[in-house]
Amino acid sequence: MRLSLLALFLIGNLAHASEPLTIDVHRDASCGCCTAWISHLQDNGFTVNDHVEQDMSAVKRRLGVPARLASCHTGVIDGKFVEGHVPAADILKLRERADLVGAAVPGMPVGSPGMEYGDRVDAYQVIGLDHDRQDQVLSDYPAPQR
Ligand SMILES: [Cu+2]
Repeated sequence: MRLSLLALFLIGNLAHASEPLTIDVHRDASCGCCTAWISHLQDNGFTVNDHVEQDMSAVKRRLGVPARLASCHTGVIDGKFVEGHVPAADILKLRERADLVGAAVPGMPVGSPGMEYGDRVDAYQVIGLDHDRQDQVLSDYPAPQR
């Protein structure tokens, strides 16, 4: 009896650990920083369904990404949008936030995941969008002190 309960517990834990984190990513064919961001997600345990698109502005309109939050690629997880170079940790945060319909790193700040170029690291924020279409700061990544 004791053994079988332990076995059930272990199986339950394994099932949870292997719970798939699947994200759809829409991008332009020639977007190098987009594929670098996809690698960042894969390194952090995400399964990525990669979609090469002809018209990214149409994709962003369809997914409800406001123009002020726009970047290069657009991901979708649990029906929420993930716009631009959002760190994997913030995608996990977004999944826990029932008040948010999406998250974005507007523009393409140097030093964000997939935008690593040399030593330069810009300050940036991850912005969540709530049901009233208002911005909420999800994370703040200050520039490193030199
Ligand atoms: Cu980019």
